[in-house]
Amino acid sequence: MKVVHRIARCGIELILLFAAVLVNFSTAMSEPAVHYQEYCAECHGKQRLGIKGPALIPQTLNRMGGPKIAEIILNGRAATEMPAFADQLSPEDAKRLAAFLKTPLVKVPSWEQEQIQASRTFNEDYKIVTAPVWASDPMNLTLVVETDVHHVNILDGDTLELMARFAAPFAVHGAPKFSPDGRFVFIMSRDGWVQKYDLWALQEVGRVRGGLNSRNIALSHDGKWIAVANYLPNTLTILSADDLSFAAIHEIMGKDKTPSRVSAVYTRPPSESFILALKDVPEIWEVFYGTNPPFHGFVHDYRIEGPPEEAVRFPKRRITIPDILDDFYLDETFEYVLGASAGGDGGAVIDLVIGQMVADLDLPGRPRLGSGVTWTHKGQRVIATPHLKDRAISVVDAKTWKTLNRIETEGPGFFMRTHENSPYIWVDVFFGPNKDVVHVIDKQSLKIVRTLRPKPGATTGHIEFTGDGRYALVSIWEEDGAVVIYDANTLEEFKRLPMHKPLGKYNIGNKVRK
Ligand code: DHE
Repeated sequence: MKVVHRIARCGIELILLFAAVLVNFSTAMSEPAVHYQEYCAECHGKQRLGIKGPALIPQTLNRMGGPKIAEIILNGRAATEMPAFADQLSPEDAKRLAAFLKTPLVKVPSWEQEQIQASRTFNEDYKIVTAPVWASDPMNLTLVVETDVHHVNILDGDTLELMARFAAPFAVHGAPKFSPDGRFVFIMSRDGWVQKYDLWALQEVGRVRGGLNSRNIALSHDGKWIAVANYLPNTLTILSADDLSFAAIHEIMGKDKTPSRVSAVYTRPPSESFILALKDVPEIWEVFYGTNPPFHGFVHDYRIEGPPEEAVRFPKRRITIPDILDDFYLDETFEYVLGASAGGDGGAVIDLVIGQMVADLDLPGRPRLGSGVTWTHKGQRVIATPHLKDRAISVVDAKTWKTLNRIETEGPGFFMRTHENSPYIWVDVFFGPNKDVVHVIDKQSLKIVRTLRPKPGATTGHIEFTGDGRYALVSIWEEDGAVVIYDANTLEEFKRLPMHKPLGKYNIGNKVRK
């Protein structure tokens, strides 16, 4: 009887197992997943992590502007290799496929030494030159990123004319980093690719994938190491700037082992280190790349973790802070981090020498400290920041950390810039009905002296100066956009260069001197 009972139970279990397999099978092979493998995987990868097309994961797609994803699936994407699938997929199929692409990956694959090293590709036609193949001032070129078409324009700093143009990886984000001699530029994409381009030869050298979804990169002050701040996986990758080879990887997790993304990484030259803020735990890390990291008294809370060879070569220091920082500004002395609280209101000043928070910042309305600028106001250094959720610029005393002034603007801004030779700071109004506005503010009176509207109704933002500070370049971030060049003293338009969605602009001299 017992045996019969056991056989019956086994039978039921088998049926249940079979049913479970069927359910799993149908989930795994849901219609959009099948469509994905059939039509997308060849270019975007079986795991949606990108091959020659970009990664199709929420972390990338959520930041992608322009047309809706279903529309792109059906009609293709202009100026890219993305074809139209309207003949294969119905609008309903495309909608379901778009929804599938926005679901997070069930498992984030590892992206470590082996994969990073294997991702390196080099331009076989690259020829080393001994001097620039052009005649202008090598430290005065300006790079302009055209976001939607994934190209970079090189402007001759002397003539302010377009000199060359090259293809960048998909969805470039953050400021490119220049080698100290201005010869090489390193450009990062949100998919974690780091491109090395030789500006003297006007040729790409190669590229490597340092992460699967990345925030930004930092280059060591001696131009030897690149740090890649990643969201996916939770790592900081260190690469050799010379041949883009893998050097080290730091797994990012808090003291209590909570894994974390990296908000951003910047270089701290005096201590030969990278400073990074963690996005999911209240900690700042300092990763030393120099050969003589400061293992002495005042650096407390110092621990060496990770694989031994990496801990010795790139040891890290943790600073525990009261609040998670979303975005930060490393001051010009490289001693203080001014961080915006992840909650959106206020912030904190962290003294990197003593390794602790020393002041609160009274900055409501999501300060965008990563865009901060500094100058001397009435004999005192000040730092100003726009706010992502406030129609104002805040000016903070760089000694007392008190907010000295709030300058009302026509809307929340994203980018601001000044130059040591300019009496003004420039800030955009990137959001809201006045997104076409750029304010010019006098550094001493802290008053808006001019409100520019280079193309009424068009999103206008990001400002850069020429190396000598004589001209200010402003982007009209539209398909039929332009870089509008102003005389930085008279504030009159000098000329405009038509471009396709130009945004970030980077003058080599300004960036290397910074
Ligand atoms: Fe950026 C720089 C973070 C959204 C265009 N952005 C940076 C940097 C960080 C950052 C940490 C500094 C990089 C450096 O200097 O190495 N950006 C963030 C965000 O957290 C945020 C708000 C949301 C997100 O999920 O990424 C964000 N950024 C955007 C955009 O939506 C923008 C406008 C369009 C885009 O390309 O995604 C954008 N970010 C830029 C640009 C810079 C930048 C052009 C370089 C500014 C500079 O002058 O240095």
